Amino acid sequence: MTPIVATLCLAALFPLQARCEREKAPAPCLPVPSEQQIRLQDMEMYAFIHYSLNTYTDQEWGYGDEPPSLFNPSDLDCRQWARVCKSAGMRGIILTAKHHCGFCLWPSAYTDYSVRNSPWKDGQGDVVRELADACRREGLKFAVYLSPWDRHHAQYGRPEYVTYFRRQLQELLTRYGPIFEIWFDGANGGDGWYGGACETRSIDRRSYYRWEETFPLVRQWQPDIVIWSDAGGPRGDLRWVGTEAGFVGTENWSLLPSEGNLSRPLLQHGSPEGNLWVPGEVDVSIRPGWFYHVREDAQVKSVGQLMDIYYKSVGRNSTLLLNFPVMPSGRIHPTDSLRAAAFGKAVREAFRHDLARGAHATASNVRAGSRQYQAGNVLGPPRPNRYWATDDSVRRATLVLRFARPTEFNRILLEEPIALGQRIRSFSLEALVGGRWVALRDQLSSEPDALTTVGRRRILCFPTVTATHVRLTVREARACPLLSRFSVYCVR
Ligand code: FUL
Repeated sequence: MTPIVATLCLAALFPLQARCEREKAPAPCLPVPSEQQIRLQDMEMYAFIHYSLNTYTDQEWGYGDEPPSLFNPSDLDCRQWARVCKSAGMRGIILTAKHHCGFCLWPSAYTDYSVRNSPWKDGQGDVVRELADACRREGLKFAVYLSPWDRHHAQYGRPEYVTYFRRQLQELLTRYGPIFEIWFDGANGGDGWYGGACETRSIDRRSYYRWEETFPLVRQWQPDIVIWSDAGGPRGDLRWVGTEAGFVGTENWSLLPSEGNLSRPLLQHGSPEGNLWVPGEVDVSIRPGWFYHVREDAQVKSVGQLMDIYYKSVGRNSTLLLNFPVMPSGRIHPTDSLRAAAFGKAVREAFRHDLARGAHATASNVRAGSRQYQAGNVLGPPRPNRYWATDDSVRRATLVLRFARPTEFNRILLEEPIALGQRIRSFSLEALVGGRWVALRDQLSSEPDALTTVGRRRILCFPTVTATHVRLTVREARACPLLSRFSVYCVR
């Protein structure tokens, strides 16, 4: 190669190299979710089933002395539970394998206090097995709740009980196929039967269960699991949101600090300063109670109430864990079943027609001016690694959708590609109505002007407008903002 040719080649190469540098994918903004957490967040909604001896004693918390002979469903039908949950749009089911009373819905080898000593199927039954099988057949994932507190066990409060608890955990996590989540409830009321002692026992939540040893065992037995924990010890993979009323904060970070107490505001909102990825899970029952009570037959939540919960959980960067109690017969009540199907249908219909699909998208900044990160990436169904991105130095940017014709809408759905972290701190939305930009305020928020976080999914609800354009302004972000979805809907 002559020196002239070499120089020309270098000159041609250098700008290209510089461009490649600038087009590099945005760096993750830490912390980021694990693969397991991403899979869980993608499930969006899953069900809880509360079923135990409480179902037969009309209680919420059994004392631990209720006889197993009471457990005698005439018509137990796990397939019906799975169908009901599926019709509600749930992608999996978490079963109370053992609630605080200590009664086990599976024939544990380590206790007599289980279905083995109940008249149901002459003691040969296993509810955990039946539901795990039913879920598989209905294409749902399966998971378990194992109460750390046990009001039946004589050794509760002593080290021996922790060994017992781990053995039960091993049974549940190694015998029933893939388990997507384990729920370690933090409730610990103190008093109980405890093998006849009938006394109050208190434990140190942080040290008693030796969670730092138990969590690795859980992950060893079920590598794809996520751990929900409110039981003391290290942070789990998911957090309680501080209420069971069916909502999380409008500002909701999937981030928590690894140290310190979890106050209610921290549970509701997470923290942008958090060093761990711990998304919120909204747990709520379709009835006032978690277990079935005839007196609540007329208090099943309406579709309107369930939609409100959907917007305040899934629509605020959280998952929704919706509980269905099972009746003494062993089936879900027809009212709950009808409501479940109607709710599932309402969600599907609300988000069927994305009015943004035919729109044209432009942005104030596109990363390195590259097609790879263009504004139009937010349109249509999200695809892996497809998002709008700005240059690294940008923290404030606008993205405008122009509709082909004036369009009526009242919902906006936004998503960040969370594998790269949760980045947006504050944003606003406006619509061009009759040639004038008007602010879109979130009707379901107590602070309608403060649009803060987006995360896995944020849905804004506002009175219907007819507009030619809609504009998103990212006002503040933890790193250059990214957006993988901008959808627009009109819910009647
Ligand atoms: C609480 C428990 O005490 C309730 O009985 C129920 O299981 C709920 C999901 O969690 O902490």
